[in-house]
Amino acid sequence: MSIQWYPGHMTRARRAIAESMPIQDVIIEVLDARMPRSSENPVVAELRGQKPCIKVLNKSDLADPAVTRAWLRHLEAEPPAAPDGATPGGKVLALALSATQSSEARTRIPELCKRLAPQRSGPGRVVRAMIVGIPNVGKSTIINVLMERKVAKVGDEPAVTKSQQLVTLKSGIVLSDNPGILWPKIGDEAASYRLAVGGAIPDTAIDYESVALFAARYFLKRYPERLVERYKLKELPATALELITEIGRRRGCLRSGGAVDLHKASDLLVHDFRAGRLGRISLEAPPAPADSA
Ligand SMILES: Nc1nc2c(ncn2[C@@H]2O[C@H](COP(=O)(O)OP(=O)(O)OP(=O)(O)O)[C@@H](O)[C@H]2O)c(=O)[nH]1
Ligand SMILES: [Mg+2]
Repeated sequence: MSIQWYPGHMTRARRAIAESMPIQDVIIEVLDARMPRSSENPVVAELRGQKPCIKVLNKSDLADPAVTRAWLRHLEAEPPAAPDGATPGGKVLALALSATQSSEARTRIPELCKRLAPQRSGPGRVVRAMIVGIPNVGKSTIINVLMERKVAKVGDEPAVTKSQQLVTLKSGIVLSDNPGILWPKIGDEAASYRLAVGGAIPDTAIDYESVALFAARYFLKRYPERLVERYKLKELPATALELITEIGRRRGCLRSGGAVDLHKASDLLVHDFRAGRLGRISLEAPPAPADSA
């Protein structure tokens, strides 16, 4: 599935991020805890170069807790590598958050910024940090938690923030919120499906039914008991298409004449996942330690 969505404001946002990069002390890359690798933007790695980075796994309330713990260990242990493979990247600290459920960001983010930029903390000094990431991961929500009030617009769709915004925290950190950015060619097919399932790409820009089939196939393999419970299935369907058809039948997603409306049933499955109604699910796990050695 190729993604045909790269709106103009993303080109501008990428330029703005590149321009303000030299003055930053710390980069806060917000990832989707349900898919930390697929939501890692190679453009961010490229622009960040040697800068230290906090990888925030946000929406962890929706992700499988054991898998999130494994990701935190994996991301911090990963040897720093720059995209060109030659120069090492800066230090990485990883943190799991749920910006809508807890205010933990308020203490943890300033603490980690200061740990990563000790030379910049102290009386009369500020740490400059920049929040970046793909669309719809919760960057602006985190800014609002940090500021203890609504300063940035948030919304449950990608591309809510359209330009850079600066805020100053009481803790002496100057922070910029940025529009979510994707990269022009998402080469990894499975990653682009995960991004679509998670809501980083507008529903209008994706082949919705094939996205739902991808999700259904994965849930059947990894979380079959959740499907049985949520949709009161008597037995587990053998294929993704059969699962979506059965969901449609059970939930009354029917066309006139009685055939199942696959688009409606697909919509239902994807939205149940996004809202956490299937329970806490991760769409990818880190490689086993032996694989990553
Ligand atoms: N369940 C859950 N939802 C979250 C969390 N953080 C943010 N959200 C929701 O995710 C949606 C997107 O949040 P935003 O803060 O607008 O995301 P953003 O990264 O700034 O998005 P863009 O500006 O479009 O790039 C909103 O509906 C938030 O309420 C979280 O930790 N858990
Ligand atoms: Mg935003």
